[in-house]
Amino acid sequence: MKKTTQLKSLLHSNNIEFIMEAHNGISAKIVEEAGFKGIWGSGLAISASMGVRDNNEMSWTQVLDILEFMSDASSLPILLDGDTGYGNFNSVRRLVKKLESIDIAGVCLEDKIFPKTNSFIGGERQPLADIDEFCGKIKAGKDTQKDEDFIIVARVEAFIAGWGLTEALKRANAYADAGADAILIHSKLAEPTDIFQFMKNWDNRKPIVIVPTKYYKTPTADLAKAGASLAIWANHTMRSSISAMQNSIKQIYKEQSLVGIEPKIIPVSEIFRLQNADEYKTAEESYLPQDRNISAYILAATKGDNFGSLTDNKPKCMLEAFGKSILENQIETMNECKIRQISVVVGYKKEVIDLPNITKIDNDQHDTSGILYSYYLASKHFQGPCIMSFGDILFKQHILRTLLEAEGDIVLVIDTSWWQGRKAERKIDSVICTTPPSDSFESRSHTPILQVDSSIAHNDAHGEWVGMMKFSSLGAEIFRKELEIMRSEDEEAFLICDINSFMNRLIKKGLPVTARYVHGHWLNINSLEDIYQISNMPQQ
Ligand code: SPV
Ligand code: MG
Repeated sequence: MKKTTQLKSLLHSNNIEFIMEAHNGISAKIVEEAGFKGIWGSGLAISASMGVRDNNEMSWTQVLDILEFMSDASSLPILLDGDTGYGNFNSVRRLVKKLESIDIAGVCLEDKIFPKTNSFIGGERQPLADIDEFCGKIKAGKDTQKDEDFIIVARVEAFIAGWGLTEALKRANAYADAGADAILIHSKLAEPTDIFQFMKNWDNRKPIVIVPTKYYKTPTADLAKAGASLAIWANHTMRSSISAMQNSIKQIYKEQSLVGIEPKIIPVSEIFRLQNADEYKTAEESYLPQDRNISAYILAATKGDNFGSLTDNKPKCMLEAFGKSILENQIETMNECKIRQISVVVGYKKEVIDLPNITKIDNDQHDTSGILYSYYLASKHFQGPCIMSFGDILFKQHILRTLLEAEGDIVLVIDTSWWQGRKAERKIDSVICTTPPSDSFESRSHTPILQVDSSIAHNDAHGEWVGMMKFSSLGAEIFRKELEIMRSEDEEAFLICDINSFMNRLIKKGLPVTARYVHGHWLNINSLEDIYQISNMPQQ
């Protein structure tokens, strides 16, 4: 339903309805979440939020700038407190035109003189507008609105300015004749005697709006019974936020610490929620090139079996290669490829992994579980596309770049140089794909994988899995979900499962696991011999 129509139906509903003050985008949102059906764009609160007085010290276009944020932040209709209309009939025409353009449902105009003063400050000294002149403003506004449901509320300040019932009724009738959609009758008394008197004598030709700020003790049911259609809680959002700010700030100042205040205030995540930060994340996935936001997970929880005393005090990923740890080499290469969000699954001697700018994911079952469990722990943190890599491999930058450019949901880097040199003699994670690698110009560098297994016969293999793979957002989700399914099926088997069996399970289920062929330029550090070999290589 249009916002204008929503406000109109609040005015004409059979019950008394309530709208709540807001003064910026976030307060508009909070009002909506609480369940209110409408918002009062209070002149007092909006000016206060800017640190100025309720004397038209903000220009009307500055008010509209705030209002536009409020309108965007909430689906509720907003009734703007438009003061006196910020000028004459012509100002009202421009105002209505602009309000409609930012989807404001209605405006309330008060019969005072521009620049106005808040009704609760020396009301008796405030001159009222000439009735005819004010009626002209109402007519001008009604003639300008394009949406027939746009609301103009005429606010009678007769009681505020010290006039009696006769003047109030005279004005209200004149404004109704001029086309006002509702009459706001305002009072500064602690008891609504004048308001009740007015309503008794009002023939109900237009709905009545009230602002029970001063007569707040009067039960709402009495206000409803007297005939009020809409009550405005006019400034309580601003007042409660001021007390919250004063209390917190005083405490922080006094204690010179945040410890005492932290449990009393909302976490930053609540701000993000109100800002709808999640939607931004989803939109990024749709609209940003995927690798701009790619994160990486490095699996480095194990000690490594073949390194003797070298791994007595550190995990193998912290062994040295080219003047720094294997892990630092890997992180540096990732950083060079613009991957900054890097998480490392840690376990054995995790305290030794004290590198800056990484997030650690604890695998406390590293010595009793299989490697798949580290993947599982990492997968709980998946948010969008990512790279996963063993912590004991070294690779040249172009291998990672090739992977980042590869299309596909679950893409494994497959080395086609596996049969060369000494690699031929060791146990490797071999793969068979639908298409073997080839040197021909037309060869496909990207092909579905049929099997990943260390027991594939040497001559049957198409390549060796480097231990690195990439997930698209969808691939990450598929992988994460399948891990959950497997865990729920058989917890014990899951805990000791290796990654190859799991990849084959995905393949068997017809899930999209593909190979990106590369040739050499990487190293799996699996033994003392590998370490020795690196130490004899020239520095990178
Ligand atoms: C406002 O909220 O700015 C109002 C209501 O105009 S009152 O402050 O009661 O005048
Ligand atoms: Mg006001």
